[in-house]
Amino acid sequence: MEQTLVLVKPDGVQRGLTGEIIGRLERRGLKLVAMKLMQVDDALAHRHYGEHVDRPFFAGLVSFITSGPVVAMAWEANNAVEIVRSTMGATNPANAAPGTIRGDLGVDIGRNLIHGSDSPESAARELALFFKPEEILSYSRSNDGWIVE
Ligand code: IDP
Ligand code: MG
Repeated sequence: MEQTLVLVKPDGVQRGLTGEIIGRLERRGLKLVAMKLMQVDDALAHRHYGEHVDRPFFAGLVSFITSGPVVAMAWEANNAVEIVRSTMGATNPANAAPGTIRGDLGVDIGRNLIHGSDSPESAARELALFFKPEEILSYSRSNDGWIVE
């Protein structure tokens, strides 16, 4: 089963939108398999966002993601990466469709509330940065048969 890393970024935690964001992912039918409130330090920020190191917004991105607690989670489903990305909406909330997290709750690309891995390969790399293997749980839900055929 596919798993993906989700972060409620510091703006989401500060604005009291953690529950709203988790609720949307739960209602979609994804299964929560790991979660922790944590402070991202500089080293983790650089590893997590390493692909963007040469971009002009990199310094601001690192300072933002380390500016306060994040809620790190692993979510599981068939096609979890794609399902989370579509629930998040476009990177820039100004272009994100209504009904998406970024399209309903944000206005600025530098304060876009949520991170979700962009491929199964990124998800595996990022999950290993945030969680030990034993922190990602395996369990079944009694209503799984009403969510997946
Ligand atoms: P994603 O979060 O939708 O996957 P990425 O392109 O991976 O988007 O960029 C990572 C994060 O960097 C974005 O979520 C956003 O917070 C920030 N970011 C991306 N592009 C810009 C920009 O042009 N200006 C400021 N921040 C940006
Ligand atoms: Mg990305």
